[in-house]
Amino acid sequence: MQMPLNAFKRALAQGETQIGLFIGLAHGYGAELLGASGFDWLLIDGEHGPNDLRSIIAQMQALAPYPERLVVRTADHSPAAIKQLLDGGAQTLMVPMVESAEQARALVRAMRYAPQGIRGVGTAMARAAHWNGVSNYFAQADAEMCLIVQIESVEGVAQLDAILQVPGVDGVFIGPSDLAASMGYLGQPGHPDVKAAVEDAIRRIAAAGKAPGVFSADPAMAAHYQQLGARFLLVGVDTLLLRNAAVALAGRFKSAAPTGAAGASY
Ligand code: 3PY
Ligand code: MG
Repeated sequence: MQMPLNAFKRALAQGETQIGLFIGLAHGYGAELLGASGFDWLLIDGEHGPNDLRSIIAQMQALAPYPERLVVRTADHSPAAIKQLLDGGAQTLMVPMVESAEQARALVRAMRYAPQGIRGVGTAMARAAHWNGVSNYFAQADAEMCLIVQIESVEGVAQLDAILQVPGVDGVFIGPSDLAASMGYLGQPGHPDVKAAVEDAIRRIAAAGKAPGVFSADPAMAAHYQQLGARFLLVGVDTLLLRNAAVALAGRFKSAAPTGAAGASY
């Protein structure tokens, strides 16, 4: 058995546009429901979604037969958690809150075996290596790993040019919600100042030859960022799709306004 190639990483390198969806339901059953839904990629969210290693692996297993490319977002920068996610079969990680080139370099090392990095060796227990059944795993593993760093703070934006110089960073994903909070606009990812900062970051990432990515649940805003050069976009969240559809359906039959109206923000 040969190691699967990382189609998401190749698409980023080729500048292909990839449209994706957040998975926050944190369960294999809900994840499988999204298989073959038409998106290019799906993000299993270990940062805000109520996930642990086992639930993330269960979702990767549920989605394995489907064409969508899978990305896992980590909760933080922990090399131990990264090691277990890679052993569990994640090839592409999105890491939140990156604010320096030093942090980016540490993340690259966490995803590489020695001598390039510090990833521990444990393929006998690793789904990624089909429990030692993947004959070329050690030869290929480092090359197939894909790192997306998230820029989502004033400090991250200030350090963006240095972060872009770090070899092994495949793409940079801007988080408008956290960036808005960091800029003093909590809950306003569409604020004109935040929008301008996102636009500037997209241009700088593209100019450095890396893939820019961004989230917006507002289709017009997402299309605008795509036009500016964003190449991998998250355009919705499964929890919001379900909640908003439920609220809208109930509203067609019930005249009283629901508690907690439908919302479009992150
Ligand atoms: C953010 O907006 O802060 C995110 O992490 C997702 O885009
Ligand atoms: Mg964020």
